[in-house]
Amino acid sequence: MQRSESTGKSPFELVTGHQPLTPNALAASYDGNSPAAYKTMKEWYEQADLARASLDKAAKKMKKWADKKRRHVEFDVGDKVMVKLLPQQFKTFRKVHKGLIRRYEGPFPVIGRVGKVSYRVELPPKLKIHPVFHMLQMQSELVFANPNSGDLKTGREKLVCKSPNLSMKKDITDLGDGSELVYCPRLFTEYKSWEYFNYLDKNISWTRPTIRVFGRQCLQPRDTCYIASKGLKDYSYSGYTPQAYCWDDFPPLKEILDEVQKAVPESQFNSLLLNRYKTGNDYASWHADNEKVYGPTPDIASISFGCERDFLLKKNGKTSNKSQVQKFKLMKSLKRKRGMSNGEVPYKTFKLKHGSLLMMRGNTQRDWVHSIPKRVGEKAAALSTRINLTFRLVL
Ligand SMILES: O=C(O)CCC(=O)C(=O)O
Ligand SMILES: [Mn+2]
Repeated sequence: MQRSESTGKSPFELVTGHQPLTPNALAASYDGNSPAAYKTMKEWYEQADLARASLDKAAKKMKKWADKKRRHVEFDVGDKVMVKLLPQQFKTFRKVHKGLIRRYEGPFPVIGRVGKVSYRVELPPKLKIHPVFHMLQMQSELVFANPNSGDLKTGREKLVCKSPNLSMKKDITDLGDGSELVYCPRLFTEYKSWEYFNYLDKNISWTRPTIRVFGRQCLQPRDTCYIASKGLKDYSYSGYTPQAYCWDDFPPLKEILDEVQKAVPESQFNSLLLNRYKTGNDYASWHADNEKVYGPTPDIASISFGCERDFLLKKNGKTSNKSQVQKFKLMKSLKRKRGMSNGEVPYKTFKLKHGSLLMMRGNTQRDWVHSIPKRVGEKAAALSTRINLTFRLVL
């Protein structure tokens, strides 16, 4: 008989002290002399085993799917949260038609933790209900305000990441010939990333400058802002010299820079170019960050917040000074790795996640070009904003 997970016993066993003698239990101990009876019992026994194995498999499958949406969430005292109210609770708060009842109400500050999974919330006095909520009934104010992120399907938040840099996942991609990419999908927690996104979106002095592309003046297809440490040479690209703001003008940028430095202590940065892609129609065309001020092998750290966009890289096709034999070997191994036919250009695509860090290193700016393409289709074009920060070192 099936045993309960909490008691480790079946109801029958709890009452009688032993498991019932069922036909399949007899099979193991059957010592009569009828082969047919033995065979029948053995078959029962095997059927039960098979059923147990199938149940185990189904339970594992269910857990796998449930875990996909499961996240560890925590709130701190002082965090503002939205809470889910029952319709009758909502009615005591606001007199509205039942069709207009909101799914979440708030934001209300968290005033304490109750056990492992519940929080006490400071509710307005006219809301006469018990102020303790299970975390499944809560959502952070920030996540609630930014429901468009692909990352936020479960809608809850504050991923616990006490020391992000120790547990940080890093994917290293060797592009060959001294070019390298390092990708950390989660440098910042989802919560912190939305805090930064909201701050940057509202406070940065964004401009959309006119730049020169192939001899023509055109509006840059994204907003931008430039930050530089004092005393650096002017920086220009595509005939445009941006005004340099100070780090102190936007203090959270220093915090972000500190986290980037902790994640990649071997690199140094003294300037930052910010980009804001307001919709999927904004883009960055193919280019390399190979301006002379950065030297021949710049390390560039790129942080993304908000809407997820594609980041593409392709070989720039220029000849470098290595021997033809080396180049032939490199192309051959690249083609083998990517299953490409002759004449195709090596390509790399990354989905730059909310709160991620992408490092471009070594010869990447010499041998490769990168871009953020437009999102195609009406819906894609209407996608929400992405903010990108590229930290650089002006020599
Ligand atoms: O938005 C991005 O991820 C890339 C921006 C970029 O390439 C640049 O600012 O040079
Ligand atoms: Mn670039």
